[in-house]
Amino acid sequence: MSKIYFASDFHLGTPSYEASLVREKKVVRWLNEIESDCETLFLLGDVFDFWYEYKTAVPKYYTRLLGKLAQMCDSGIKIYFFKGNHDMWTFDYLTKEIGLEIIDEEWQGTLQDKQFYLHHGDALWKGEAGYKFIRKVFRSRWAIWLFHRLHPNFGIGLANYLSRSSRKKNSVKDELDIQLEKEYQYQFALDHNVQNNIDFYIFGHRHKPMDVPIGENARLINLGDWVSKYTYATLEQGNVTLHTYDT
Ligand SMILES: [Mn+2]
Repeated sequence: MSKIYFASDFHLGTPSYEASLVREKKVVRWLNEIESDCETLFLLGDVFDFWYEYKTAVPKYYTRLLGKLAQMCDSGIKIYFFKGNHDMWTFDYLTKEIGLEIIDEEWQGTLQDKQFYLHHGDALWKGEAGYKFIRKVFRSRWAIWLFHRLHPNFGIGLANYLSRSSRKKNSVKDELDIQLEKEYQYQFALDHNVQNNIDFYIFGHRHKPMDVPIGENARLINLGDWVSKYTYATLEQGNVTLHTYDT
């Protein structure tokens, strides 16, 4: 019986080259183990702590993961790669070179007869207006045009720096033990579920593994991260479960 896998927030590239390499190898070990029964893999954003691609240049990192994903795509596994707030500047390289499909915002659809709403999990809630604006600027055509004018040594360095400063801000937020009722993702799902018939909301971004009910029939799953938690979810026979990879 084939399964569908979900994971997010590997944040490869941080906190140092050496530490990231250890995690990257762990991710690849996990992928080696799951590929025999993996039908579809959803990577829900922030796979890379920073990413920027030029017309002719990409960051010279992440070779093992990129190779593994390419090999999985070649063997017929469908891979979806969501843009996170750390790796939103992915254009056509990963699609062309690896064969995965890039998702800009949400992915909504039916899997094993259940209704899914998938998103990185940032900028969902109306309370995030300031962040939504900055996000729009960063994703805009002119920001990308401007960035393309920078020399890769500078541009990729800057992307790296921006990721680090954004993470610092977020990690302060992450440390706060926010009550479930105040979680944006929870508020969003509650709201969204009034009008929509969704069985599973799956998000990343918060680095906080969650599996909580939304109304009568839906559930919200947060995938946690691979910075310190090594958590992922599977969909099997119509049910989603969270797991920890501790090998
Ligand atoms: Mn994120």
